Amino acid sequence: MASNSNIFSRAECKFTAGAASVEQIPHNLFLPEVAFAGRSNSGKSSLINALVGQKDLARTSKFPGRTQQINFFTISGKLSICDLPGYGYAAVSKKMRNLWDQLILDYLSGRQNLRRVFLLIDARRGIQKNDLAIMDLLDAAAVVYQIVLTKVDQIDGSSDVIQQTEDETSRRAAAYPQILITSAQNGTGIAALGNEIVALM
Ligand SMILES: Nc1nc2c(ncn2[C@@H]2O[C@H](COP(=O)(O)OP(=O)(O)OP(=O)(O)O)[C@@H](O)[C@H]2O)c(=O)[nH]1
Ligand SMILES: [Mg+2]
Repeated sequence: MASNSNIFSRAECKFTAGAASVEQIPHNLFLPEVAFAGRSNSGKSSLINALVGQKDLARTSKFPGRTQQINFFTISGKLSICDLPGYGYAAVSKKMRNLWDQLILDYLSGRQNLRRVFLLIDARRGIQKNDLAIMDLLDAAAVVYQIVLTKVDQIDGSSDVIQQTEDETSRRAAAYPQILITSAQNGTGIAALGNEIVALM
């Protein structure tokens, strides 16, 4: 198994493709792939940046809905990382929302090299209705996913979000039993996330 620091070293992370429609999704199915999914603003791009130790590999924004296409990154020529557009951003039109949903569905169905979806949940909010909808979809499609709580620097000891998230996950067919607790801001859980990914390669 390759060491974590090798795989995620700075010089070896590249943006490879952006897909705004199903035709643009690259067919580089020879590399193992992991995808980051979650509500808009849940911290997907920030977590990818923290993982690779780069500030701006994946773009982040204060404004939800910034990542409007599927972005693909290649790590050391050995791993493909997919940053999915966030769902649940209320201010976009219904037509736009349906387009995004369809794009994500198209991506998830029949992606043979997809090893795991990391489903990000903002720890300040916990699992919301549209997260449950995505979990239903992943369970139905038998796509293995792992819940990642993000922004845990923002919660205090009295929060029961970890317990609540574990309870929901334990009921789910395709959910990986262990959840990951992370903060892109202070680095909590980033190494553990890296280890999970390396173990999938
Ligand atoms: N406090 C704190 N803020 C974070 C953390 N991770 C992300 N954020 C902030 O949350 C906001 C959204 O982060 P992004 O990484 O752009 O979220 P995203 O899920 O990629 O958003 P979309 O691309 O719109 O779907 C930004 O203002 C980040 O700075 C974290 O670990 N702690
Ligand atoms: Mg993003």
